Amino acid sequence: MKLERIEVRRLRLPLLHPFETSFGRTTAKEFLLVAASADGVTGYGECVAEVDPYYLPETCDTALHVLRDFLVPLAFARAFDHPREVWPAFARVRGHEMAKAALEMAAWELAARREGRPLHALLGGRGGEIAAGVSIGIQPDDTALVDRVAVEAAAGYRRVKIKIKPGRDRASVEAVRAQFPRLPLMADANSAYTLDDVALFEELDRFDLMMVEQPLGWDDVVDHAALQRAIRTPVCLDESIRSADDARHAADLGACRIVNIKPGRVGGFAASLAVHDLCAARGIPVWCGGMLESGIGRLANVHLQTLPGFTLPGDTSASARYFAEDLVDPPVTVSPQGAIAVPERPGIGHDIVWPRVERATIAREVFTAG
Ligand code: OSB
Ligand code: MG
Repeated sequence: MKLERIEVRRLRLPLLHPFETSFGRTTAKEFLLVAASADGVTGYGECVAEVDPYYLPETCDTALHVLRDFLVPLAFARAFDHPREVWPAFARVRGHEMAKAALEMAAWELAARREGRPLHALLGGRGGEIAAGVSIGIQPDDTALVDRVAVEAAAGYRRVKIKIKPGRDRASVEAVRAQFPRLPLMADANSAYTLDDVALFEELDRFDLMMVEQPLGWDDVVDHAALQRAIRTPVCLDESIRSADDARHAADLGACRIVNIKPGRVGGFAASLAVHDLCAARGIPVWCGGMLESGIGRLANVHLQTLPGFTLPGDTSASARYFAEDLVDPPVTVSPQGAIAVPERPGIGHDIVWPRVERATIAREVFTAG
């Protein structure tokens, strides 16, 4: 496969409901969409970088810069026999995993379409369905939170994640647990705490959480190891794991017992497979996180989590929770049993609705080889 044309669009989709985490509140999903073409076939990759560098350092602007000035030229410079060769071709560029992932995932999606196979087949996964979990943002108060959890539990989601931050933690977990004593429940702090807060996490041990996600520094594994030694609840790492080496370091140190894999955060599908395999070899269960993706990135996540190491429900939930109109048809839906059907058509397996993509596009750059 010799890439001939790469298009990078910047899109903006209003969110039906604001999404709030410990690092901020967002009312619209703004992101880059990469389209990579060869021999008349085009594949798509959604970039998870946000407008602000508050989750991780990359932004839409840094991703566009790194794509335009470094990654696109590297991708045009050679032919690829298999999309797994794209990740190593980017090795000279340090960091910028989200920018790399957007183009790398477009190359995988293109290869799947060329072969007429669903993405999961190329990744080594399986068809069928995946178990859906849901991530609930910080709500105005704990009554609203409990109401929200009730809605999602009734919709069938197999586990519920709530966001916590200082001042909105212990009481929120306690309120949800009181109403839902047996619900598979977890809390995500997005790096809002330090080792000075160990006592809080010791108290959370009482609530039988499946895990506490990324409580400490975004680039730390050492402090997380100290915290994991102090509490019974498994620590899950999200922000801290940006490569298979990060996962190995975390495993060696005992910094976590569970890993959240977001393909956009680790550099794409090849890196996700490496993290998945490393964790499987070390007995660490993984699940697939989310970044409020449009249907394009959402479906990429669906295919990835058909790999055998994804033994826990992830954060992939229904399109209708986020957008009035998703970019794909049909939208991603969740059954009353909390399952998402794995598409069997080529590539991501749902149609992209171009008039909606055009309406959401706020900028566009086209690059051609040679
Ligand atoms: O930490 O998992 C996270 C959204 C944006 C940034 C970081 C995170 C999240 C979520 C939402 O938890 C997951 C989703 O619904 O896509
Ligand atoms: Mg997280």
